[in-house]
Amino acid sequence: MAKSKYEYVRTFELEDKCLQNCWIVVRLDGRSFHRFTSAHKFEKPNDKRALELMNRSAAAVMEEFRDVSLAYGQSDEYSFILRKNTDLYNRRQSKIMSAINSTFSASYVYYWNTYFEDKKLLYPPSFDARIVLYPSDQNLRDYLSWRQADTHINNLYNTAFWGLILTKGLSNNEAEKILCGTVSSEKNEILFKECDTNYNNELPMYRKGTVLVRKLVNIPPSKSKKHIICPLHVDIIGDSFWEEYDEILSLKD
Ligand code: DGT
Ligand code: MG
Ligand code: MG
Ligand code: MG
Ligand code: MG
Repeated sequence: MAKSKYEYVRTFELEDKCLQNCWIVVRLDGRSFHRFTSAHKFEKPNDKRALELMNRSAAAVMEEFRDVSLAYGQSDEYSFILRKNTDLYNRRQSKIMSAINSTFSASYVYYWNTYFEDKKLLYPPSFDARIVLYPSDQNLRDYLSWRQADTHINNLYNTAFWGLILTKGLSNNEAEKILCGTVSSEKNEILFKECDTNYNNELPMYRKGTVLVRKLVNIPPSKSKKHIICPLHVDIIGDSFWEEYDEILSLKD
């Protein structure tokens, strides 16, 4: 068939293939979730239902995209790790990023009522997305360590901040003043002495975030095996997680 005279517009499209042999990380982050979480009156500092909704939406991404081998989430963000040899969309960056973002965002709305039975969704939430390529396994592990360290720093601060306000009745300014310039051990101590809270007893999901991995499990009567997506709330900075799930960094399926 003859080409139309309009065909040439295709040549304006730019090549955006992700470099071979690199880990592809897609990170999504809720747009203006400061506003979204207050409009929907999320519990402070952590709303369990909201985090579970994020986890469910991320699992939906993993159900749809088999090459996502691991995902890590905290607060209003989720990172998806694609196998370094993935061929998804011929490694086209804009395709991968937009498909993952829309699957996640649509799932967040689709599953809203499952987690917030009594709360109406007041307006459509949206997420921004970026892709980062990491050439070495160490870079990838450092990326995930960076996100999990961020979870720890923010959650310890927020738990102490809201502890002082909600249990001690301090104002936002007073709480901020007390915490200003404190190191982790001091925040732990303030929580323990002032708020009767042992930080180590806070939910692991709040302290560690959520790692989604694929696990091969037995299906009892049939003796067959099946991959399921499992949420874990464990340390991913040290070596033990990577030793237990050594298939994530290896290139085999
Ligand atoms: P952005 O990402 O630049 O569009 O702006 P924000 O407002 O989304 O800022 P970000 O992503 O740095 O911070 C996340 C916001 O979401 C922050 O205001 C705290 C809030 N948030 C996240 N998870 C929870 C939760 O479980 N409960 C409550 N109350 N707030 C949460
Ligand atoms: Mg942001
Ligand atoms: Mg955000
Ligand atoms: Mg965020
Ligand atoms: Mg199409």
